[in-house]
Amino acid sequence: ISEKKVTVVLVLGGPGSGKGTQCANIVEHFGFTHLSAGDLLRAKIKSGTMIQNMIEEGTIVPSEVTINLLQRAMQENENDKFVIDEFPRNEENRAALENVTKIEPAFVLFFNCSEEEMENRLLNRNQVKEWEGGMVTTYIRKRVKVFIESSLPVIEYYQAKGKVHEIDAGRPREEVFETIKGIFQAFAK
Ligand code: UP5
Ligand code: MG
Repeated sequence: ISEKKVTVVLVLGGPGSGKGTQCANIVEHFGFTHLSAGDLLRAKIKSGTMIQNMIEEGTIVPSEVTINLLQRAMQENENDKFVIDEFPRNEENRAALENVTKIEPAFVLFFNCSEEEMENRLLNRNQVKEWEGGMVTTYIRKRVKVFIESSLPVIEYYQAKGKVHEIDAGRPREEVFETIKGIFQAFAK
């Protein structure tokens, strides 16, 4: 693999905390390329495959799959600044990122948002009909549970390294982006 020097910012937070929304703003204002691990995985899905089953279950796809997709996307893109959304999701992902790609993130944004707010946003986004509400809520709660159990330890790991900017993601979109702007502007200096 050709060694390309890249600047990587990780965006972590629960489902519905607004990661995708704010990554679009970061691309527009700071010239980063957005890589969404979830979108890369979904693009890779052939029906009935392991990846599809895992996403439908809300469980975490093995690292080598996601790492391969991310690595290829970074090599194929001429940009050298990437904001990676929704990865690493567990300690296994995190160790693979470090050991396989040797990428050390410049910093990490942690979108802190209450479970209640995340749930409301996702129910809203999906225009859930009343009859399917129970099913969708169960799926959302499962993803939140996986986030708390698997992804919070990753955030704590980066916190111990002093890399995390914790953001109150429960506020309106514009306010959240004002905070993010300040962080990127300080980094660019
Ligand atoms: N919205 C956004 N910001 C708002 C605000 N400030 N105020 C009010 N509303 C706001 O936003 C969600 C909704 O809220 C939208 O309608 C938005 O308009 C509104 P969004 O920006 O989409 O939130 P995001 O945090 O990106 O939520 P997402 O649903 O993408 O959460 P996930 O992180 O769970 O989804 P992802 O696609 O990453 O994962 C799906 C599955 O893929 C996982 O469960 C897992 O099975 C698999 N996966 C892996 O296995 N490995 C990976 O590395 C990645 C994914
Ligand atoms: Mg997303």
